[in-house]
Amino acid sequence: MQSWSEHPVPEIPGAPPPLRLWDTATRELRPVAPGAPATLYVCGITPYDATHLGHAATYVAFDLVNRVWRDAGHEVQYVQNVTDVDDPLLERAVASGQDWRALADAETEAFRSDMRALRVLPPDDYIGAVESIPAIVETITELQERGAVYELDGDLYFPVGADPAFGSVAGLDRPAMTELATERGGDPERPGKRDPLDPLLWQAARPEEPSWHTDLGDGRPGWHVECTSIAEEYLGLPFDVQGGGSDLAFPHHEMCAAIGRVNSGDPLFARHYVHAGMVGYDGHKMSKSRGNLVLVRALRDAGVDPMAIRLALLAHHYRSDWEWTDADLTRAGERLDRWRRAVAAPTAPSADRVVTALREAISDDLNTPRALAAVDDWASGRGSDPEAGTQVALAVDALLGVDLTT
Ligand code: 5CA
Ligand code: ZN
Repeated sequence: MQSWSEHPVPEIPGAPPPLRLWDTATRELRPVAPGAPATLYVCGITPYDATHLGHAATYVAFDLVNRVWRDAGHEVQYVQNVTDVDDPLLERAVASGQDWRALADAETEAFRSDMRALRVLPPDDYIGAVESIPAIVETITELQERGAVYELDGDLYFPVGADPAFGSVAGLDRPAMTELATERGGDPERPGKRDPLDPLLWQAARPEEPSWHTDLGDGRPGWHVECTSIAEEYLGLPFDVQGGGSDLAFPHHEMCAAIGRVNSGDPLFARHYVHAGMVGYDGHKMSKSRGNLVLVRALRDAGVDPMAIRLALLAHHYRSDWEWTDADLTRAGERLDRWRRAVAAPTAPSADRVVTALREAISDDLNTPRALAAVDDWASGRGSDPEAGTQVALAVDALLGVDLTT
């Protein structure tokens, strides 16, 4: 699939401290010691509705990982998928009388446009589930050879019991896993499964639904194996960071990891599992299914500067759950104006301290509230350095992805 185009990232002198991120699996803040290249897999959208601020917050958070790695001189290999065939997409297409492919194409294109406007750096490989069907079939075939697939009425399942480390990503007990699996696309109630938590790898063709003719029979892939397979194909296993919102820790990232570990024989799938908090609105998690959305597109259409949207998102620490309010946007717009005035002033306080503070804050588990406070502090000071405005603008662009030049 085509990715979106990149706003060039300025190179700034110096380097950040090593990045430390909270790892969901080990429940600790620890350094990511990325390989060469540094490898990042961020779960992409299921394209049946427009980008809301919850999605945007999650992709902006992982954009900072990309930026701080680049600032440290790492070559970054960033992969993102698009779940362009799955139950919620097919259900929405039927409900709205659209062709599922046309719906997925339109929403993926809208997502690209929003990501570019928000200056989220594009993935190097942007990969749809549909175009990955041969790779997914290969993964499932390899799992079959390892005895880690069973059939139930033509559908293929992965036995979670095949992975001794199953459960180690989210660290939940059985009742919690069962509840979340039910809520998030699993089928623990289905009779005949070896373990109620076993995830579907391949769903046999059903009437009125898209299916592909493959060596596994006619059908379509399950959700989790899609990301395992794309990560394995484009990054290789293990890779450095798997990212997504906290609603993906279980079952999605748990299942991706279990399938990946059994398939590769490596006890590691990702070295770090990193999860962004949930953005809420009107008292609930913002979600397409609930419909309590603030869309990036709607704000852009209303004339809101995308850099104000980005700053509003960055004002919250990525791991916290928070609720969007109009005041977030007002404050962000005011901050953007203040910063723009400060970088355009003839002289300002020297840039060294604020650039160091920015780098330290972001490298410390993406502490953007602290990074923003450091720039606020600089912008409210007086100084006689004629170069500082340009230097700070470049650093804010490179590290926070906020363009202060307009
Ligand atoms: N296609 C799958 C991942 S493989 C999927 O979860 N798609 S999604 O469109 O439902 O979500 C895309 C990303 O946005 C996921 O990382 C999800 O965790 C994140 N996300 C969804 N809602 C919110 C929210 N309210 N706040 C923060 N992040 C969210
Ligand atoms: Zn995924």
